[in-house]
Order: sequence, then structure tokens, then C-alpha cells
Amino acid sequence: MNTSEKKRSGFCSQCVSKCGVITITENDRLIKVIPDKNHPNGGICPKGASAPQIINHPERLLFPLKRTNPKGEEPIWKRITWKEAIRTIADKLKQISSETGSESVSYTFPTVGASGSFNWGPFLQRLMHVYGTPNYISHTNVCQWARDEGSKYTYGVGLPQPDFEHANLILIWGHNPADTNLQTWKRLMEAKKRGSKLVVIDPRRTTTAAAADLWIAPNHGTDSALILGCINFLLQNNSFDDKFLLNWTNAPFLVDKHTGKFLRPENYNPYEFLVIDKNQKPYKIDTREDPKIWSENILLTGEYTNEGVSAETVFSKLIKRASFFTFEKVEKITGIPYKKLVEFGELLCDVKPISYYSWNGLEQHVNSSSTNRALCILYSLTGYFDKQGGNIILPSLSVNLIKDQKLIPRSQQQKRLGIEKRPLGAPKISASGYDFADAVLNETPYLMRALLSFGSNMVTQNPGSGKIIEALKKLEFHVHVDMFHSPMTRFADIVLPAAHAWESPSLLAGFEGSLQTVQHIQYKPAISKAPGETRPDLQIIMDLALEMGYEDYFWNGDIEEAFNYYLQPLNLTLDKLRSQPVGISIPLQVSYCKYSEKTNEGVSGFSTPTRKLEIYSELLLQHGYDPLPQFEKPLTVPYYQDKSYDFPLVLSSNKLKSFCHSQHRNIAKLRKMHPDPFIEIHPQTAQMYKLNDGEWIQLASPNGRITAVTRITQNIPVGAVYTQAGWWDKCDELELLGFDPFSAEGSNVNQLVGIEHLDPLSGSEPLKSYRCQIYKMS
Ligand SMILES: Nc1nc2c(c(=O)[nH]1)N[C@H]1C(S)=C(S)[C@@H](COP(=O)(O)OP(=O)(O)OC[C@H]3O[C@@H](n4cnc5c(=O)[nH]c(N)nc54)[C@H](O)[C@@H]3O)O[C@H]1N2
Ligand SMILES: Nc1nc2c(c(=O)[nH]1)N[C@H]1C(S)=C(S)[C@@H](COP(=O)(O)OP(=O)(O)OC[C@H]3O[C@@H](n4cnc5c(=O)[nH]c(N)nc54)[C@H](O)[C@@H]3O)O[C@H]1N2
Ligand code: SF4
Ligand SMILES: [Mo]
Repeated sequence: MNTSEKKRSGFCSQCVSKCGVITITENDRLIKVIPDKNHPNGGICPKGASAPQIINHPERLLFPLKRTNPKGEEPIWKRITWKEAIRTIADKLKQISSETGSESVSYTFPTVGASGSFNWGPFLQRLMHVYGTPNYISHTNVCQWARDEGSKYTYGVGLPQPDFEHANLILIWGHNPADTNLQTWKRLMEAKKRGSKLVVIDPRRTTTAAAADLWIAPNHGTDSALILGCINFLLQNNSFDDKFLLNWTNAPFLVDKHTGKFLRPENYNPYEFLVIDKNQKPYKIDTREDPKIWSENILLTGEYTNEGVSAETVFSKLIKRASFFTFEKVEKITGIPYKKLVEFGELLCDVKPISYYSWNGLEQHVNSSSTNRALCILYSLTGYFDKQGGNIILPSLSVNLIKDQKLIPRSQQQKRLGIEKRPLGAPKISASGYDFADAVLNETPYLMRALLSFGSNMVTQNPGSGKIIEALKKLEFHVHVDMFHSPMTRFADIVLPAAHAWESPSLLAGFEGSLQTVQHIQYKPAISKAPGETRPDLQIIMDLALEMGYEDYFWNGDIEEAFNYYLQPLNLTLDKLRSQPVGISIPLQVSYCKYSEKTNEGVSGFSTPTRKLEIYSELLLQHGYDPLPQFEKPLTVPYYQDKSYDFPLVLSSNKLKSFCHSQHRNIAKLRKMHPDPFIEIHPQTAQMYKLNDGEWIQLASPNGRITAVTRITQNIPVGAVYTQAGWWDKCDELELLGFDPFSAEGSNVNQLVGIEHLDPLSGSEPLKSYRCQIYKMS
């Protein structure tokens, strides 16, 4: 090691895994990143190891830039000072706020799953809350809404963490951690070594699926039929935790057959409901009570009729609903062979404890919310919610909130785009790209005039991208902050150069995963010197806040003070963390079945309207949704594989280990792994279309065409086409050209995916189950 070389601990922020690593710098520039074996999250992938190539890339944005010609033309940039840039932005924000209201400004930042935004995104939200706009545009509707937010309609909380370390049966549903989450993948492989069984549910034979004890491949978007079939199988085989269902779910509640509402005693309080006792008589329970008082005496199934009231229990309703989904029917809908269904059903009956995790494969359909709800209910039958080896609500390090909703008036919060159409869905936390595009283009529900995009790539990552592009062109004022030019900067008025996560200080309190990682906290200073005039995003946010006159909310612009405020509840200071570069673990205690803990009121229960885990949701019913889980057809039914339709093939997409979304194509080490945008198809599909491996084709949907190269593989089901979102960039080092994300010669798959149908509850888009057709190049 030469004298100017330095070795330091840190963590990689480039994707969701947040791997613990050791960095090596030379003359204050990062030259190498290697895994840290002593870190609870130690590990590295090719993207993490490529950090030196990313941050030392010759195309880094180095100075603030201002557009000098009209939008729509190839931009001509003029270098400006930071002072001018920040002042121009602040002046424009103030002008818009006073003329048409702060809600006329939207903002966005890249997903925390594929950037360092976990660290500074909350500060941007804080800034925008103080400013008064609720219009945070995000991908939550397709990224993780059903799992993290939708599950609240059943569990009262988002899906708790899977306890892979103690499970004997693990279900990985629509997720390929071998390529997308190194830490989860490591945990799964360790669980397998320990003897746990792994079931992977994915239409595609991924690396994760290949490692499974059982791989189940449903037709795209038909998972809810599979899940309802499993519910039916468990019910038919009497394989459910009846004590858990009686005590802690609303399964025994009586539901009025006429109104669909719970039966309640006269003059009830919000926690009183009627169930039936063993003498077939209605019995009043209060969900704050310890269920031990009555659970021995009440029934799960049954009916009650009296004086014009006809009711049955939630559980009876569930049995009826699920009974349609025999494995014979499920086989027809999902394409999963009957024998495999039985094998899966038997595993669910016999092997405990069970834990599960789901991701994009369940999120990106027009029926994602109902599918997730079905999955929550299947899981509830096992009784492993918040039990060791199941999915447990882990404790977390308590820190001060940065984004703080209280900073934005309620009246402004209620103006968030999309909230009127989907009050229970994604707009509860953020608006979606299509809400933003609609507002800009149609000027409803009000004028949308400006966008602050701190990274993110709406052009390649949002379906219906034609509309997004039109909206970006029309915007009055657009600021984009990034490390590189991208299809977004083409429409921007001002471009600001961001420092990379390795060039910025950051603080992570709690690494996702197991108890061992959630109790770990680490401060990572800027490891590598930021090039040119680049600034950390957090610094840019602070600069803007001060210029806007918000110093009281922003620690007078002092980042260290901000971090110390964040740490305050832990009795920890930044200085203390600095002295422990690998981080500190603050021991947290796990407790199980927290719903049964005693409180002053009785028992804590669940954070749902009934205080029980909600198998039946009156709230969903009130909003016009099915109160019980149901199979809703994906867009690909009945088109699936029927060549008489114009677009008979299923259009799906997946992520690649080598890239995050639209990033990293310019890094030779990574691009070598996948030089060209490709479609993956099954040999039989290739034969149908007379395609050869390596042949360039055009892929079409009712919304347009794109170009890609064919890869023929047995891993893809017949009739499906797999693509990847995010192709646009060139790679000079490999002499590879870029792909125009705006035209048919390019390879922007989100030009094909349409948004005419969305998940009615969440607003999710059919990124994984749209329709397409292949054309040979003429
Ligand atoms: N390398 C890399 N890692 C990443 C990212 C990245 O861009 N690159 N992005 C990060 C982010 S933001 C996210 S959200 C995660 C996502 O991580 P994943 O969830 O692993 O993402 P995908 O590969 O998009 O989709 C997962 C699987 O869903 C399957 N699938 C498609 N349709 C269906 C279906 O109808 N049913 C079922 N059961 N499965 C289906 C696909 O075949 C695919 O294998 O990854 C994070 N990590
Ligand atoms: N068809 C299809 N579409 C998809 C998906 C799919 O599976 N199929 N997946 C969806 C999912 S799950 C998600 S989360 C979205 C992701 O969508 P985005 O979050 O928009 O995706 P990225 O391409 O990662 O956007 C990253 C941009 O931000 C910049 N950036 C990265 N880090 C930073 C940083 O720290 N600071 C700043 N200022 N800029 C930074 C990058 O250089 C890049 O230009 O895509 C969605 N779109
Ligand atoms: S898996 Fe993600 S966090 Fe880990 S090294 Fe790779 S890019 Fe970094
Ligand atoms: Mo995501």
C-alpha cells in the first residue's frame, strides 16, 4: 500500500442491500471497494465494485448548467455559478407559490432501492413540506406499495420482516434476490444450508428459482388464483391455526348478508361486534378485551338469522369464496400442473414456521392490491404473523423524523395529485408519474408548473412515457440534479451536478433485514473527493433551504447539526459514530405476538379499524372494493398465447444484476455483462416467430414499437417476452452506441406499456403483464 492510500470502512448505497464494505482511496479518490467481513451486512456485487469507475467517469456533470435555447430542441447549456443557480430556483419557487400556490411544484428523487436517496430524500421532503407542496412523485405504486402499504388493510402494518433465520419454510414470491438484493440472497442461502425449505413463485426460472426446493411458475398476474387455491387447500385440510383466527382476526365476526357490514350490538362503541357462541346465539365482544375471556365459547363458522337479519361469519364467507378455487380450476388459470399445486399445498400444511417475502413480481399488475391481500390472508391462516420463524415486527432504532408531515398543513396535504381518485392507494403517500403528466398537460385539478427532480428517470422508468415526455416539454420550470446527463436533462432548464454517495456524508440507522442488521448504525463520511463543483444532494437541499429563508427548519444549513438532531433520541452523537467507522450496534430486544401484549385498555391488538387482523375489510367495502380477497383477471387474460389477437404475447420485465434501472450502462465493466437491450423468449415462441438467437427484432404494443436483440432461453415461459427498463445510454469505452429513449429505433420498454388500466386501489401499472407482439426486422 503506498503512502497516499487509505483504507476505510463504509457501506455501499447504490442499491437496496446497503452492503458493508472497505474502501481504498488514493490521493483522496476512491480506487477500490471490497467486502467487509466484519460488518453485519458485509458483501459486494459487480455494481458496488464498479464504484471507482462510476465516480471517476469522464462524463460526470461537473458544473451547474442553464439552458439557453427553447425546450424541444437539443439543449445548449451555459455554465453558471452555484449562487446564480440556487437564487434562480428559489426565486422561481417563491414566484410560483405566490401566484398559483405551492402545490404547482412537484418534486421527485430516485428510488431508495437503487440510490443513496434514503439519506437525503427525507431532507428534500422536509424542504418541500415547509414550502407547502404535497406533490412528491414516486414509483411506490409499482415498487412496493402493495407489500408495504397495502398489507396495512389486513395486518395494520406493512409486511413485517421475514425471520429467515428461524423459518423452516420460506416463500419468495415474485422476487429474484439473487440479482436484486445480495443481503436477502445471502440470508436465503444460509437458511437453506440450515435446512429450511425454499419455495419460489415466479413465472421465470431465475437464479433464485433455480435454487429453490420447489419452483412454482404461474401465468403472469394470476398469483391471486394460486393463493386462493392454497387458502382453499388449507381450509379443506383443516390446516389452519384456529386459535389465532378466533382470538386475533375478525374471522369469527358476523357479517350482515344484506349490507356486507359487521353485525354490531345496539348502542355499540367502535370496538364492539357480534360473533356467535357455541349455543348458536349472538355474543358481544369488545376487541380491546383479552380474547381469552370468550374465545373458548365462540365459533369460527356459522350463520345467524333473526328478525329479518341474516348473517354469517367472516370465516364462513372466506370458505365459500375460496371453495371456487379448487386446484383443478387453479391449474387452468395459472398453468401450474395439479401435482405441483398439491406439493405446494402440502408443504404449507406440514412445514412450519413459515415466513415469506414478495416484491416486484406481485406489485406490477392491475390486480396487485387484491393479490397482496389474498397473500396476507393465506399467511394469516398459518398463524405465524409476528412469531419466531414467521414474519416479525422487528424493533427499530428510534431517531427523530426528518420529513415530518406536521410541517405541511393538512389542507395542502389533501391536494396531492391522485388522492381524489385513489384515496386508499399510493396517493396517500405520493403521486405517480401519470398523475403528474395529467396535471401538467390538462391543467387539472390545478396548474402544475415546475418539477424539481433530484435524480430519477421518468422518461425510461415510467410507463406511458409518451405523456411524461410531453409533460416535461410543457413544464414552465424544471431543475434536474444528477451525476450524469440523462434523458431527463434534455428537458431541464437548470441542471445541477450531484456528488456521488461515496463523495457525500451519510448516516444509516438500521440496515434492513434481521435483528442483527436493524440494530446497526453507521456514519460514512465523504470517502472520495467530489469532482469539479459537484455537491452532495444534502448540501444542495440545505443551500436551497437557506436561500428560501427556511434556516430555522434546517439547522442554519449545518449538516452535522442536522445529523445530531436525527441521532438525539439514541443519545448518540456524530462524533461518537465517527470514532467507530464500521458502525455501532445498539442491542434491541425482539418480542413476539405483540398484538397480545397487555395495555391499559386491554390488549394492544392490530392497528386496523376493528383492532383485529382483518380477513374481511369493511373499509375496503365502503370504498367500493371487495372486502374479501378475490382473483381479478390480469390484462393478459384472455389474450395469453392466442395468436388470433394483435398482441398475443405477455410483455414482462425484470432487473439485471449488472445495472440499477436506467443507470450504469456507461460503465464498461458492467455493460460487458449485457451490451445490448434484449428480449428473452422461450424456444417455442422463437420457433413460432421464426427467430434466431441474437437476431434484432421490433417489439410492439398498441402504444408503439422498440428495438431489441433476441435471446432464446428455456427459462422464460412460452408466450412471454421479458425485457428490461432503462436502456438509453452509450458506453464509449466499449464503443457501444446509446438508444434513443423517445423513438422506435430505441429500446425504452416503457414506451410500450400502457396506462389505460391501473390497479383500482393502488394505481399500480401493468409493467409485468402487458400485451405485445414481435415483428421481424424487414
Ligand atoms: N441489480 C439491481 N438490483 C436492484 C434494482 C435494480 O434496478 N438492479 N432495483 C431495486 C428496486 S427499486 C427494487 S423494487 C427491487 C426489485 O427486485 P425484484 O422484485 O427482484 O425485481 P424484478 O426483477 O423486477 O422482478 C422480480 C421477479 O418478478 C417476476 N414476475 C413477473 N411477473 C410475475 C407474476 O405475475 N407473478 C410472480 N409470482 N412473479 C412475477 C419476474 O419474473 C422477476 O423474476 O430491486 C432492487 N435491487
Ligand atoms: N418496465 C418497467 N419499468 C419499471 C420497473 C420495471 O420493473 N419494469 N421498475 C420500477 C421500479 S421498481 C422503480 S423503483 C423505478 C425506478 O425508477 P428511478 O428511481 O427513476 O430509476 P433510476 O434509473 O435508478 O433513476 C436514477 C437516476 O437518478 C440518478 N441518481 C442516482 N443516484 C443519485 C443520487 O444519489 N443523487 C442524484 N441527484 N441522482 C442520483 C441516476 O444517475 C439516474 O439518472 O422504475 C420502475 N420502472
Ligand atoms: S448489492 Fe447493492 S449495496 Fe451491495 S455492493 Fe452491490 S450495489 Fe452496493
Ligand atoms: Mo423499486
